[in-house]
Amino acid sequence: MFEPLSYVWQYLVQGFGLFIAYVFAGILLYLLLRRLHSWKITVALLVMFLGVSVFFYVPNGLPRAFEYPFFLKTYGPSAGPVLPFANVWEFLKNFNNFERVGDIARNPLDIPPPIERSEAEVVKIELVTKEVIAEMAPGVTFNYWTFNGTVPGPFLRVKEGDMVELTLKNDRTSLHAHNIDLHAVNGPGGGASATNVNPGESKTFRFKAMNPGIYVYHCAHGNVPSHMTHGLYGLILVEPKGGLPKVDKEFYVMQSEFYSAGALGRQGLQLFDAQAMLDGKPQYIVFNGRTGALAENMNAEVGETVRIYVGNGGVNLISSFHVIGEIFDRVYREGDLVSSPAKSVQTTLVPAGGAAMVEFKVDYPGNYVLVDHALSRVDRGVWGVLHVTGKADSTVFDGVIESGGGH
Ligand SMILES: [Cu+2]
Repeated sequence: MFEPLSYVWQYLVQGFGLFIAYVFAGILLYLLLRRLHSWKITVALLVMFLGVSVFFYVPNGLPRAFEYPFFLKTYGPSAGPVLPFANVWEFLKNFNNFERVGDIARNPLDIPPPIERSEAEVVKIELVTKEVIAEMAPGVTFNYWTFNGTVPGPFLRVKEGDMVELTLKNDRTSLHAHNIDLHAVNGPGGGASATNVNPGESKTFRFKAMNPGIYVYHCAHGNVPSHMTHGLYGLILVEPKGGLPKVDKEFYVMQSEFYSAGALGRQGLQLFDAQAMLDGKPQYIVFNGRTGALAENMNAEVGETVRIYVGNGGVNLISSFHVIGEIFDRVYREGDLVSSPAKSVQTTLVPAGGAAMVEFKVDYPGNYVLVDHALSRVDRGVWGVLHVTGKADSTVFDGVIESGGGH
């Protein structure tokens, strides 16, 4: 019961608290003035109060509807990102139908193996959009919208030349319609216009994977950034015809932003804040859906070659992806798997709605921290750890390792 309460509290108090307080202040002022003063003075003072009110509301204009945020007007091609009270009511009515997901994070090891075949094939993929409740941080819950119940969605892997037959199903517990736009597609909307699915519906379309690369896919329905900042994105790898160079370890990492009305760390179910999204001020910036998602599950041995597929769901920030204590031997910039990779790179940019593929050999045991090197973001959650075990080679690194200091 605590969760819906915190949600309604945020909706009413943060959305309309000031407005409600203002109205009541006006009534109180009127009552007080009537007792203490004549009609003339009451009217004069009320006009002054009204003048101050007008001054306060002039920059915002008048609210148009009972919605959150109260004053947000937008000019996008589709419906705005605001939360009308009707939607909040619908959400609360259906609250108990949403699946509660124990761990929203997609495991970074959850990647299909390299494709061995050389012939192109028809590859059938089914994805399910599902709206769920899960924890962003201990005690902080979000209404996530997902592909297959995790953030990011599944890592899809096909080969250049394959015909991909993609079926998108929208779970019947969803409250919103969804679709899928894959950046690996050459065709209208990247598939979005062929996959609009209402709750309970399912649609299929085909596309030829013509360009090798590592691509973002995401929902592009309605107010697209709202759908994306609820968790609807993932990566699809189109392997080049000759395959990718062999590596020892592959990891799937995706950065993204979450916009809550509650401040960073505020407990309870969080209300989506469209104003913060338009301002580009996320409360949470994370790898793989929640804070701490990559703290324990990335391991490698000294001497192994590590490949990380790094995606960025955005919707506002560009990631300055960096691994503390490592140098990327190769960076396939912006997910380009056709050109030769850049070499010996410290930090690489991953644009919103883009991806990169980085590779490096791990030379020395220890903890290597993955960050967005716009480092204040680390405190909002965007970090992970690659744990490297094995023999220490003093010709590579020699020193007494203390805890802390970049870890
Ligand atoms: Cu959607």
